[in-house]
Amino acid sequence: MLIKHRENWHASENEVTSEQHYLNRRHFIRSATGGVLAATALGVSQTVFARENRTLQPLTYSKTAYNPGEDLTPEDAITSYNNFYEFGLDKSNPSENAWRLEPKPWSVKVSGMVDAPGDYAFEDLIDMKALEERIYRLRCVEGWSMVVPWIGVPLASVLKKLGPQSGAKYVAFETLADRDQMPGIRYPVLDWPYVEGLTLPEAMNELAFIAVGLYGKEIPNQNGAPLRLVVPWKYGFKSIKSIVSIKLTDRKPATSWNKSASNEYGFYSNVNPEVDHPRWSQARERRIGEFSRRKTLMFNGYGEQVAHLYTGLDLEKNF
Ligand SMILES: Nc1nc2c(c(=O)[nH]1)N[C@H]1C(S)=C(S)[C@@H](COP(=O)(O)O)O[C@H]1N2
Ligand SMILES: [Mo]
Repeated sequence: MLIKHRENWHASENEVTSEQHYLNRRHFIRSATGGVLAATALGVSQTVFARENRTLQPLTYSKTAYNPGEDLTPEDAITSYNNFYEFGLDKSNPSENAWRLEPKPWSVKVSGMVDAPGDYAFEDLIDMKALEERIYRLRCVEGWSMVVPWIGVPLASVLKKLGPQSGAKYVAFETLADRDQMPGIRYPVLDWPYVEGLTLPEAMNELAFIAVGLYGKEIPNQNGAPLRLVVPWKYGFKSIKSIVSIKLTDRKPATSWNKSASNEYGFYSNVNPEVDHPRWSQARERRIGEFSRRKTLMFNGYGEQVAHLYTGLDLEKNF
């Protein structure tokens, strides 16, 4: 119980402001010493960093029609400043520890109200010939944000293949929870496995995306290899990583952060500058790599595509 309320996650303002310092320091270390050679001199963290370097294959994909026209967050920051609690609570832990994850072979269990349930090999679920790029903003509930060039397929295209049945109203997702691959699982900071969910109309929205790549290559383990959800109009924690289960259901699925603190994290968790987190404001955010804060946009700037999903819904109650 005590650890559940540890102040430093999800997230003190302190942590949010220290992120710039963290990244600057990392950058300094890496450029001053130059890559792998540095590993011995720098000791543990650089050694671990080198160890995690699975070779990421380049992907073939079509260029995006989805681009906010903002500077991309550097690849280095996207792959070293992460939330993936299965690998530890600190931002650096996923990139240090996720080399343990084996994303190949991978299978996803598809169940519930679908015409074609079963255990799908990654290759049978994701059409690697249909990959496209999507440049999306990512807004973490902690108050920082990035702009990420994902590669993947629309979630709708995956769901259509599975054949949602007429009574299905929600899609529930689960992350792998394997103690041998994920050192964070031994700590009960969340009720493992990490679970998330969307309404079916949200899941079928054109923006909902399954990412299998990043910056032109396969997605690094720490970002959720081999496949993760990306829902850019919602707080980052909805974008569940390393998915092993997809279930269509008529019941609203439980979600990890809601189970952990239901007054702080709702099912919808749409980015909304007008609805503050009980412990901090959501009006502004710090874009990684920038110094001053910028205004957070309603639905993270994606209102045109998604606002219609919520007509008539009180977004303060349904946060
Ligand atoms: N399984 C799982 N998925 C997760 C998380 C996690 O801890 N475990 N963290 C979430 C949070 S809080 C954010 S902000 C994003 C971060 O994605 P990134 O590390 O690729 O930027 O992943 C989300 N998906
Ligand atoms: Mo987050």
